[in-house]
Amino acid sequence: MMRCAAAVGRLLLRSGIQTHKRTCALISSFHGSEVASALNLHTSSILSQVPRMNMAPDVEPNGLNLKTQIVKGDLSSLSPKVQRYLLECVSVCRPDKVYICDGSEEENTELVKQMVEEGMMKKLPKYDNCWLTRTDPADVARVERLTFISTRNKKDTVAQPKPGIKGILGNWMSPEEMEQALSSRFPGCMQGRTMYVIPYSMGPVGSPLSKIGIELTDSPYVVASMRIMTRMGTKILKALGDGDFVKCLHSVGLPLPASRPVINGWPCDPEKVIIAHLPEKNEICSYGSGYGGNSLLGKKCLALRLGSILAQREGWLAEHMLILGITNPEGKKIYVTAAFPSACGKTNLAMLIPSLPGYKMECVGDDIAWLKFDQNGVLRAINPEAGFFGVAPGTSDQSNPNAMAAIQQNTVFTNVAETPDGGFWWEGLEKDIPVDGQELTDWTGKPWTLGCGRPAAHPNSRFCAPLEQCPVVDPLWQDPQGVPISAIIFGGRRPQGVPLIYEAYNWAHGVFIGSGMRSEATAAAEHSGKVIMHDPFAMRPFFGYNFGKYLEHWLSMEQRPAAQLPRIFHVNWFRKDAAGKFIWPGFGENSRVLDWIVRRVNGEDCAVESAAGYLPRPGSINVDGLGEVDMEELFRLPKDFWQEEVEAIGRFYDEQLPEDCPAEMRRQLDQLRERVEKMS
Ligand code: TSX
Ligand code: MN
Repeated sequence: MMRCAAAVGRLLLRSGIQTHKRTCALISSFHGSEVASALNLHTSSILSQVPRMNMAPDVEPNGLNLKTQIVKGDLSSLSPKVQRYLLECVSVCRPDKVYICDGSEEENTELVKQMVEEGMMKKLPKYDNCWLTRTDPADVARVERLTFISTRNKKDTVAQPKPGIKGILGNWMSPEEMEQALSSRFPGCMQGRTMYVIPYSMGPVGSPLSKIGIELTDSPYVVASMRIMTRMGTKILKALGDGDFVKCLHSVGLPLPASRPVINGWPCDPEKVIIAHLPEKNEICSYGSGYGGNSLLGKKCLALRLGSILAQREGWLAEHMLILGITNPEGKKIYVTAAFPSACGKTNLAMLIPSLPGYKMECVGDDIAWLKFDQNGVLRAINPEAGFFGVAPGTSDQSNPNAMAAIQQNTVFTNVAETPDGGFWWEGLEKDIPVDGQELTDWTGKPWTLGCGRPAAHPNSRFCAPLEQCPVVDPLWQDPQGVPISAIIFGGRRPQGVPLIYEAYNWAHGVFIGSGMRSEATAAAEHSGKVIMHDPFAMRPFFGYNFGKYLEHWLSMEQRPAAQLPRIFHVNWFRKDAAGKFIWPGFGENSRVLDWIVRRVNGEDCAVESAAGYLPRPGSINVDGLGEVDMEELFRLPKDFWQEEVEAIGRFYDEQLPEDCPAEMRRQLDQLRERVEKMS
């Protein structure tokens, strides 16, 4: 039984609290179906039967579990396994109420109404069903340093860095330390609150590529957001049957009555945040933060971190990639995926409006791709998500008209500013929504005017909108088989030396290019200043296991019988000239780069060899109607730059993967070095 118990269940045993011990002993004595039948008898109170059966009267003064009421839904709708997980978490977190979400519109309306009454959400009356949340200013982003993966063997999770060097590819914690960390946070953390039960699917319901999670959370904001970002509700329980699911527990970490002041109606515990992944238990525990990346556990936690582990185990890929359909003027359609570090405009590319006549781009996803070879050796991708959780600032009718159209209704905004007429506003909207001379309310709730010297919206403020509201949503975006992938694009924000596009010589070279990805640092992460940071595969904050093993897994795709490997490309929209100006106009003009990719996929001989990889043959990028662009400068490969790039990648391997770097990656680096040395 110990093996089956959730981590939170086990931590009860160590909590040293008498009443907890008894509850846990009791839980442990049940098998799933017995729990179900015992509880089905009295669905209005989870533990009303249980303590009476087994607990001495002296336990009564605690009493908290006894009062837990199911205020919505029916325990009997949950499988024995889900019931057992719920029971374990209830007995640890001790919520006053349990609310089993059905995912309906009425339910959402009820929760939103409640959030408005409690002051954690307000309507944006300018639009239909749009809402604004302001967080505690101490809870505005993912917290990488507090994100841990706990496994028995450290090397399963992180590569051992060189002595004296700090590993940047993930944080490991021992199971013992983790148990300590969780047991000093979760017991009693939901007192006075409601625990919401969120059954959700990452991927189309019933797709062989999909995974089901159950998130238990005390945040109605999480419920409303998960309803947009995932497939959520009763239908998921039907699809689950009595199957296994990823256990996801989330608490904002402020039991009631609150022991600290609540800021902006946004409860949290920034001092004690932890985002814990327990792959050996198929479990995620997140405490102290309500912010999306920390609290919507299906996204980064399940779909990327645990997902990448499942993918390695099961022979597929869980990647931080957009999925884009491209139809050329002849009507031939391909799909590509693309991985970019933050601040490269990934969401903008995912909804690109092509400037090239006759082209059509359609969006399958803007953030995560799950990729698996089918029986015919075709690599197929699904988007595990059902919505966009996009960075708001910079999104405008100039950068992304499709995103702007997608967020005009049924959208939850977080930490954006509000205009006097009840609309959203952020930096980048100056042209679309002029606010000169008006008094706005900034993301903290304070009066704000243009030019006052503070940002109106938080730089990491977000919109959360249903994917199907995107005007260019792909007709196959929900196809359970996934879409066939012809090319994989890597990219980075590289002001110097890296050409607009180049193509890998082969699969292993492409994996090498992914491993060496670097980009100018971002606002969302906890790093500041303009440094070029390593972000291999755009997965640096999201690897679920040892990056050396991840590279081996990517390399192994070549060994799969009959696998039709996609071509691999690297793009850089952000090269600057000597005067510091962007050389390439970017945005819709990137369709010219995608056109070259499509033609390469179709076998066109329009490439020449270079030290970096295949470059477009001069003149082979369609520049009709483009205007003045220094194409020569855009593709120039400065020898000294590439010598330094080789050194930087070598240093990265030496420092971060001294023992775990696959020999093939070292071989690829040597080959690049040789090609660079031959340059004139
Ligand atoms: O998203 C961007 N893309 C990809 C679009 C599909 N951005 C915004 C990045 C921040 C998230 C870009 N910024 C791109 C780009 O291709 N290129 C640039 C750099 C750039 C910015 C402005 C201009 C040109 C290049 N030109 C003018 O402002 C007139
Ligand atoms: Mn992302």
